[in-house]
Amino acid sequence: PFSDKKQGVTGSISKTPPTESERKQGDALIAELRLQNNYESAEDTSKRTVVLQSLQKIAEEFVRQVSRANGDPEAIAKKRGAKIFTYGSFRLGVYGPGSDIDTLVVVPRNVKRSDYFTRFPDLLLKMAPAGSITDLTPVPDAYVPIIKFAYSSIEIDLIFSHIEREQIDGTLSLLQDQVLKGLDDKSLRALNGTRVTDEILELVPQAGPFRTALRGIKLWAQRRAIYANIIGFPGGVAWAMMVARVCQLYPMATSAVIIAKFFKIMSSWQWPQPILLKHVQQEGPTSDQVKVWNPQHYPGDAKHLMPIITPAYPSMCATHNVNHSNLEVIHRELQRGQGIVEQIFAEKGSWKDLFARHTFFTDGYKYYITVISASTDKEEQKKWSGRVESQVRFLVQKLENLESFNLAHPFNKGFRRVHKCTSDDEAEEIKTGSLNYLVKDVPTEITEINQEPVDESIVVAENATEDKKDVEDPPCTIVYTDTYYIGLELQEGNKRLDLKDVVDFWKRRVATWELYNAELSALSVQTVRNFDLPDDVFQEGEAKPAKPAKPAK
Ligand code: 3AT
Ligand code: MN
Ligand code: MN
Repeated sequence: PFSDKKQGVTGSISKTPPTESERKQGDALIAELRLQNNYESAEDTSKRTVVLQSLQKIAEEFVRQVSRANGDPEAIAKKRGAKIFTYGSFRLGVYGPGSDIDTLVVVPRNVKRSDYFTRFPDLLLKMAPAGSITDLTPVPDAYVPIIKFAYSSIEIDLIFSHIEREQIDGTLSLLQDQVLKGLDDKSLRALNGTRVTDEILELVPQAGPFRTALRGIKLWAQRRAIYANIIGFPGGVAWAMMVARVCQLYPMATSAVIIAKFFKIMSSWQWPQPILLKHVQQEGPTSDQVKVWNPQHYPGDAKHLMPIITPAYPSMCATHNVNHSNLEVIHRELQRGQGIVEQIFAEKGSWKDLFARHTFFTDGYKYYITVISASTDKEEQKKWSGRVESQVRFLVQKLENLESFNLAHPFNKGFRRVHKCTSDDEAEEIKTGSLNYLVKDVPTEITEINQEPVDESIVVAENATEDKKDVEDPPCTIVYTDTYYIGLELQEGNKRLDLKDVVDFWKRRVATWELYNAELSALSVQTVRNFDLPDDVFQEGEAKPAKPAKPAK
């Protein structure tokens, strides 16, 4: 019943229908995912539908307005049209209660990107119910220009593409490569997310088991701290493609079997053999040069350690950032996962075991490197911590290349802290790694990948200071820090940590950045023993490693 393309580049391994007990394992998996709060309520999902319908209306009105302004007769302006698409976890059908909606608006050629940034925000505020749009943030100069906002408390990432059509209607599909003809780079990049997710869904034999298995794998990867593209672990799209590939090999399997096969296949995968959902298409519809992943042709592509290749033209490697250490950590986790699913299928374990929290801090390493980005200005820290985060994987690369280390294992998320200092000396202490003067009750862990933490308490703290400043408190400086941790596995027999050259070189490179403001921001790298880790990296019930009774040998 499955077309060849849904069985991938090799054909399937088995089309055996599931047994009764395999179905039961699938049901148990879904039950556990529910317990883990992985699904949102039907009520909240219908809120998403309402919001998307509203965005469709607003997009149509936006195109009409621009067309009129361009001098189109009313009849033409009305016919131009626009279409809203989605990508990310919403499009794949694996979103949870806190997920955003990754949305793309496609408009005809007569509408320019500058029109989008000048008109769309105002129109949004005007047409959406009063008060429903919050946190409106246009980012016109991003790599993929974007307008971010929350609509009825649902976070929306809205990107823009115009295509070479005079009119757009509801039947438009982005799957045909023809839509790429004549597009600028920004529009090409904006279409990519939707084209990739749409292709993935076209290439899996059954959406149901794919979605459930992907929910399980994403939850496992998040709990095991191996989910984060920027830090060098696979991101959502890469995990989706790995699961999709397993679905192609077992087109009839239930979700539980897909997960079991996932661990078996992925833990013995012969990297750098790539994971492909279809053969890579080298030629596209455009006459311009568009780069397509090709390790024979590009030395950079041949260096990918764990290539997972997107199926839509122009194909790219979604795991470009993975370092040796990350791959080793992923491999260990896959082996752990395989052991657990074997226990589950032998009815000696449960799905809950698979989703147990990582032990990066409690039972991880003797030494950690901490990378602290700090600023005395909140907006500045947003940019600066982003810059530092994007460079952590290069430090990892330098460290793992040193003789002394087996592994430099980066934690997948940063920890945000806020400190209130009353002197320049104190502020200086913070910038160089001190954990003093913490503002309490601030949610510290950046809990959602690529999402800003809710930090209303920071605002409260700031206002409180301002109100009282003149009355009693000495003048104070707020220092914002984001800290990354890298666990070090030392080569056997090695007891010295000789990092200075590597770290200094890396710090200089990070600060070589056109937006770096040395007045407001700083970067510090320290080594810390496991028993000196700060309390807030541990959750309730977790024990901090104890200081050895005798001095370490
Ligand atoms: P959530 O359910 O939202 O947590 P998701 O898979 O939808 O999971 P995101 O919303 O963060 O995750 O990302 C959706 C897609 O947007 C994935 C990727 O194709 C693109 N994307 C996300 N962050 C970036 C980025 N910084 N640069 C370029 N593309 C990005
Ligand atoms: Mn998303
Ligand atoms: Mn998003």
